Amino acid sequence: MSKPTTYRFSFGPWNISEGADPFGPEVRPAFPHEEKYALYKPMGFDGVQFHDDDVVPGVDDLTPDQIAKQAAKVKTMLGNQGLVPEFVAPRLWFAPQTIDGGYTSNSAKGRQYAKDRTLRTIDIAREVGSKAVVLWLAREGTYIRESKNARVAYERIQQTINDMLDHDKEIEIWIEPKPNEPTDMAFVPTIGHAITLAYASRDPKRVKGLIETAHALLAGLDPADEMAFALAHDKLGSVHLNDQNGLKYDQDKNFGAANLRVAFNQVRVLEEAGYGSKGEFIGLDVKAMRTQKGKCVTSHLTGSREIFMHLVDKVRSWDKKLEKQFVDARDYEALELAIMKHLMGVK
Ligand code: XUL
Ligand code: MN
Repeated sequence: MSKPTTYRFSFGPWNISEGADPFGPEVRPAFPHEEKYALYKPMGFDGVQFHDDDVVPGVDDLTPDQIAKQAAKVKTMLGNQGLVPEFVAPRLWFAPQTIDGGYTSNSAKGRQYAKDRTLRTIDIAREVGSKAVVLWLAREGTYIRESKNARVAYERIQQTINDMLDHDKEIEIWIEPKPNEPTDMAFVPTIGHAITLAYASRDPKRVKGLIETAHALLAGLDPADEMAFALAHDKLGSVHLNDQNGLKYDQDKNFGAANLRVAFNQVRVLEEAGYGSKGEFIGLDVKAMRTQKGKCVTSHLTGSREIFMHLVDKVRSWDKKLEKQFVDARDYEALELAIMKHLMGVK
């Protein structure tokens, strides 16, 4: 038996939010990013996930020199707290240039903006001390399919991946698939799409996936199976564990809070593959409830981490011999009951 994995956890500063939603404003006071970094370690987290403008606010209006200085400042702040920058992701869904998408925009100027901003994100990642860029392809999709040529769109996404690989010879790209929201129909909705783009790229080893529980559920897929697929190809760069209660808006609920058994199976797949043993993080992408009071709410993060660790215990204490016995006998009814009792803690 190999040594059990000691898991490391990460989240992004956007996970400590002020509670605004499409129907109402903030309900909690803002909490500056710098102050958030001091919270990570005491909460049991070692990694910080970033968007480019979390590192460099107002990035579009700054010179390369100003960007490098600000990134170096954040690198020092992280170092002072003993934190690791896990990845940086270009925020390509906010600017007026990306109203109809970035890499797949019908406007040549819009596509150029998206490319420039993405290459700048790679520079920021390197300057802050990370070798990974996450691509959540937010607006690479359509509200009506006739508005874009999907084949051309996929070629443009593929070209962008190659441009990124050419720009920096060490950077890794982790594609985070999501089937909808904010668009109706997104390009690259599943990990299968992402991994195909990886193999078709100039340097397949440096292109991987990041699987978010809620995104897989929104695609009608099992997140544990999506993770297993990426792991089978040695292409699981990271995960965004959370939960989702059915097919509605992207909820980013606490890990395991909607479906504990689905969460158990994600932990089981990660554990059995030795995920984390090469330094991969258990990333969370969970949203605090708008109803939660306080200046800076973090209990959704510590709670999700705690649920993950309890599920690790459940995976490690699961009777594999019994499982084999039931599998060999093809008695899946008995296997199901045994799993349910194990999860409920009854003998
Ligand atoms: C959106 C989402 C993003 C990405 C990072 O649904 O999950 O926060 O994780 O850009
Ligand atoms: Mn995410």
